[in-house]
Amino acid sequence: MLELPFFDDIHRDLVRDLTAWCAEHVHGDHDGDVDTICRDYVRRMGAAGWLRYVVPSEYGGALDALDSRALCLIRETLAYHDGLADFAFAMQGLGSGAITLHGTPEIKAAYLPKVASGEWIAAFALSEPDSGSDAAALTTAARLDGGAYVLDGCKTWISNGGIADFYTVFARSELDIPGAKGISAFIVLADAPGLHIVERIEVIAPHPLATLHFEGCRVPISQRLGDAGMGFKIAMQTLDIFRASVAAAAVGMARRALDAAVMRAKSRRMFGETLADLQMTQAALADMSAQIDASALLTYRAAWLRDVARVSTTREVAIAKLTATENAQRVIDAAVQLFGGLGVKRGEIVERLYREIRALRIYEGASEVQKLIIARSLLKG
Ligand code: COS
Repeated sequence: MLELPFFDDIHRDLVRDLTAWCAEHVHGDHDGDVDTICRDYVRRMGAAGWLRYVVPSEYGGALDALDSRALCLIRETLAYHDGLADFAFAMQGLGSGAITLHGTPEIKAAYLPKVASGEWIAAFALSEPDSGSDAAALTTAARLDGGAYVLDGCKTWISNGGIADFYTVFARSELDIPGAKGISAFIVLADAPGLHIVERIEVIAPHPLATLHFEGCRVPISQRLGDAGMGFKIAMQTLDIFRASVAAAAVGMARRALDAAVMRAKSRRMFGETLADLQMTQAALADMSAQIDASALLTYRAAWLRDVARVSTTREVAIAKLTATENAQRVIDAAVQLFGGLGVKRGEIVERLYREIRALRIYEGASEVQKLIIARSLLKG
């Protein structure tokens, strides 16, 4: 954690306590399947109180409202220790964020306390096989039929797919309105008839990930979030909060790689001295450190602007996510290089980080999408 004026005492205490908890409870060297590991993390983080930061205090949360700095600091700390712990925490927030922002009091009371306690696992279902970056092109249909919407279509790349208890699903309710304005957001229980997990997806840093099919899946109107047609904005507002926390996770992974590289450089002997004595090594370490601090400053600027200045942060969040994830990839790659052959050996910390960081440049809006958002805000202004 950088000592910055962006933080209050609650943030400093949070990092101190979470760091101590991680030292005891979070280790990256897992045996076993990712479903069990992630379920276990959600349960333990719920019991320890960390998931209370993803919901407001009225519904079992720790703070009055979602606090972007707290979310970012928690993700930075968890990602430093283990990408799967970070994943399990982040998805509780992303999967329930739209409920916090737009749920009725009844929906909030039904879902958020269970998210905060770790009793229920949440997921966010926006992407489809033919609409990833172009989210407004989604085609999953939500036809109104009596007191319910009937969902038909396919969602893919859904994190927590297969282990979630409920999904925040974005579907086209206004079938005659193309693009962003025809979309609505729904809460769908995992055991709803007509919702099927049709494929589990394996990726280079494994986590629960699946393709979902909706076939005549009935969802009561009361499970819609916000007004009909508001779904795209709800998705973007949720992503504005959680993309900043992706940047924070990247900072945590990069910090871990730098710490590992420094230790390695000081202990590895070559050419009659240590790796750290070579100026080429020193230059690499200096670049890594500068990139991490730049990323952290941009991340916590975005978080502070949302929490304290209470201004729109779409552009600042995009700058933070773009910079922090791209920088972290470079930092971790440099750490692998400093480790030499060991850097690509299965089980080494930098090898794991190298696999873990890659998806962050893609999910929740690829780097190219972040550039689009930044450029649009410049040109609009
Ligand atoms: N907050 C609130 N509203 C927003 C918003 C935001 N951050 N971003 C866009 N909107 C609104 C716009 O104001 C517009 O509404 P009006 O027509 O009423 O003004 C509407 O949403 C459509 O916006 P826009 O025209 O910018 O939409 P585009 O289809 O051009 O797409 C991008 C915008 C590319 C930024 C969007 O599709 C995106 O973020 N794609 C990546 C999706 C993603 O992250 N997927 C990963 C899923 S989770 S792993």
